[in-house]
Amino acid sequence: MNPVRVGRARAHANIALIKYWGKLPKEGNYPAVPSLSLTLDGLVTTTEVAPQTNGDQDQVLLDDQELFGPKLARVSALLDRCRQEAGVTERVRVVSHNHFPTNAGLASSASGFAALVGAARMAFGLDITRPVLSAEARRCSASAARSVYGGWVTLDVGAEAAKPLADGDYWPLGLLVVQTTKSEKPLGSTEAMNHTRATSPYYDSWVQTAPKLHAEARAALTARNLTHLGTVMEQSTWMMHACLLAARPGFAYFTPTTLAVTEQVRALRNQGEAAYFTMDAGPHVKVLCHAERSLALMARLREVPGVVEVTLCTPGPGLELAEGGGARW
Ligand code: 2P0
Repeated sequence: MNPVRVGRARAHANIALIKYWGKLPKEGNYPAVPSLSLTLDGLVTTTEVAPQTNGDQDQVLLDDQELFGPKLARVSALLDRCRQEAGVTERVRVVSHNHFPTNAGLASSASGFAALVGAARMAFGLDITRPVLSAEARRCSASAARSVYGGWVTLDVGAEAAKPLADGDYWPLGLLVVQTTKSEKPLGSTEAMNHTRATSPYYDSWVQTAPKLHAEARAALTARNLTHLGTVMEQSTWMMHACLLAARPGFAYFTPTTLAVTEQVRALRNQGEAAYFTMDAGPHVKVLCHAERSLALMARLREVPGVVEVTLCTPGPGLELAEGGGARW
């Protein structure tokens, strides 16, 4: 009998309010700064890992496209670790779907690697407790460690695994994902953060300041103080982007439309709305607000010229696992 079973997993993307940007200078993909995130309901990856019946290699399909080269190698590295831990050699077939645009700064690597780790460890019959899943997800992609947990999550400097801070229903907030283009991002975040660390004169100051922002954000979360949390989130965002701007050569993920959206958010704030923006390794903007104001704000953000789509997300659950064919997704 094949020792590999069918493992299935569903993971949700997360948005970092306090950004992870930079790795410790050692093996294992450990973050150099602490991050704080919110796992979201609307952005989902589903993944199935099953015994390979079609040849003697791992096969990975992402949104019906087979992966090759470095993308396949990144998945195979995780599968190899699973095989070694399980003491087996069987190859597998991975089928994964992102239910949102891939490679567009919408954190598909976070939900993608969280779901992959869950489905793979389940398929190989390994420990699937959350700290173990989160640590393995971190090795694949540090932001994925956070998607193992629902709601509010922290990933500390040099941590093996992320830790949950509060469930999604702790605070009724909305997060509006404002898409500013349909095209894929031009520079991967791993490459961009390594380039920042190697060449940006602002990097050391970022690493020194980030823990203070993280501590402030945790205090704002405890107090459910959106003004404080939003203000710190915007500072973390600009600091991360400023580091990359000052690299050699410098690089900007944001576009004129990105900046127009941030101007609209500022204008809305001047009108009394509690709305705060953040941008990740892409040109899109995410706007944090009170849940009851999200539909009204959505309409105002759609007014900005160049905006392609605005999607409402609310706090979402952590990684969900199922064995065999019984899962509903
Ligand atoms: C974050 N980002 O905290 C930050 C903010 C993008 C901007 O984590 O190299 O794909 O795989 O560990 O997790 C994106 O980087 O990087 C990211 P790796 P990852 O969400």
